[in-house]
Amino acid sequence: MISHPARPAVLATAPFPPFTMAPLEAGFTLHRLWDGLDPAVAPTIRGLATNTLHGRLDAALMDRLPALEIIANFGVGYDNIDVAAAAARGIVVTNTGGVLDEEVADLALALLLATIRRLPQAERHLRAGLWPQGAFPLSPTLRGRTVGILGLGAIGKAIARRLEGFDVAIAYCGRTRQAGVAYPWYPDAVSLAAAVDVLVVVVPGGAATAGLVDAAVLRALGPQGVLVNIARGSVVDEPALVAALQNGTIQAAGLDVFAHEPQVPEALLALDNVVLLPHVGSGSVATRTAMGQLMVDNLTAWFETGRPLTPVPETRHLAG
Ligand code: 8YV
Repeated sequence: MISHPARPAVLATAPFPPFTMAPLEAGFTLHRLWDGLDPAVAPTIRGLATNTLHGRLDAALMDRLPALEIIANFGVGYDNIDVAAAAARGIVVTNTGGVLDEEVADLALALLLATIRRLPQAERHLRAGLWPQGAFPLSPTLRGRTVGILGLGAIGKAIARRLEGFDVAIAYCGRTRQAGVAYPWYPDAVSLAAAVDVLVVVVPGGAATAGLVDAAVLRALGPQGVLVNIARGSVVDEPALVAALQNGTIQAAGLDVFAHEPQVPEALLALDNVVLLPHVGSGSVATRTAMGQLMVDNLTAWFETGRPLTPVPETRHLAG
């Protein structure tokens, strides 16, 4: 029988920023999956520190870690984790919801305005020395638009709060109409898209939402329509989006996420009616520091009290 060291053994699946590696190293006996998993170490691992964007945490890895109790995710989205497999093994899963919502909502508004007012294109015009030869062409406008929020969770609500200050109409789509929410509700993505001319995608990734924004949704959004995706690339049918942008089915798109990150299709790079960001929604020093701290705090709380701070709903019943 292998005895557990005084500090719980935690396996990090991918490198984290130094400000997160430091508390992981200080609080736990830290092992690094990218250095290889020593068969003698595997049975001692009680916690996993994992990153939304690096690799899939599947049943096969869980099976190699028989003492695993908790998977702590650095990120609010946990479509990288086979949560059903974790729950079936009695492994609690935590995420970092709450500490990044406002940051991501800020980014969504920035991307929306940058896309509609064509700010990166305007800056490229200036930097290329083209201004003396002529003013940058006039852009479309946010004025008079209705913005549809696909997924009115904590981040969707933070986006809606900001949009109220921009004096635009707001509508939303979710599984159910939410009590206490006055915005018009639509039961599916096509009917929401048909009712709005901006669609902001905020639903979680994973099998349930894969390809949700497809050719039919983009057709319903229409030729003045603008798509903003700050959720997951998997939610949008990327080839259908490229076609819709190429042939004017929709007007423009602002994308922070892609189907196969960090690869971005050449066809998107070639388009002028898109603004493309390298998945920076939560990417400020302050917010990434808070996310790392919450991941570490979840591990610590679990090992010390059996009550993690932010378990995901599917494993909440395991969380003390
Ligand atoms: C990433 C994210 O976790 O929280 C999420 O779901 O997509 C991001 O915040 C972050 O980029 C770290 O990889």
